[in-house]
Amino acid sequence: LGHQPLTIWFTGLSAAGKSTLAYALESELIAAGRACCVLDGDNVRHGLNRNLGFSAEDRAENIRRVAEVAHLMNDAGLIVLAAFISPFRADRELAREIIGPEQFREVFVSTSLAVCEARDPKGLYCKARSGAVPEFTGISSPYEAPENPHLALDTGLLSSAEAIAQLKGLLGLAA
Ligand code: GGZ
Repeated sequence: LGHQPLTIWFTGLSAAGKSTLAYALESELIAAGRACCVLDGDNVRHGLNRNLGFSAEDRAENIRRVAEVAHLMNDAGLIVLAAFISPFRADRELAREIIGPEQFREVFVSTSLAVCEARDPKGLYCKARSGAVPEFTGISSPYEAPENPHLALDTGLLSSAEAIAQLKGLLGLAA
């Protein structure tokens, strides 16, 4: 594993379970005495990235800034759990380069569009179908699935405990 803490990069559709998994993993890491930090749309898009929307250009800048922050946090000794739709392969590739390929672990939260849309916790899929939310990922904006993720987790099929066990394995922690 080396000495430098990792960044676990969660990618997947809205409501796929990225942030839920990141916060559940954070709890386990804190219990194990590991310093870590969750970055997600809720804590980044309201502050650091409040000037960014959901055009392809703004998503690219969102991901670039998050990757720079993750890199700084890794350097400061924290495990980073980054949960962003990050729908474009090129943006995730840039994140990997900024963070460093040795530190970067890509986790595809592969929950199907049907399951995400059925969950619709914020009503955004419904609004996107009606046209009220433009450029919504999976509906009116593309999602490019990872071709070679370190891990793929479908929260429509896996229990939370099973998913967390796999993530701990990725971090080299005993389940
Ligand atoms: C996708 C959108 C959009 C559009 C608002 N497309 O499920 P949520 O609500 O809480 O998480 C989604 C969040 C996505 O922000 P990210 O920073 O992860 O996106 S990206 O990586 O693509 O830059 C969703 C909400 O913002 N949201 N409008 N048009 N998601």
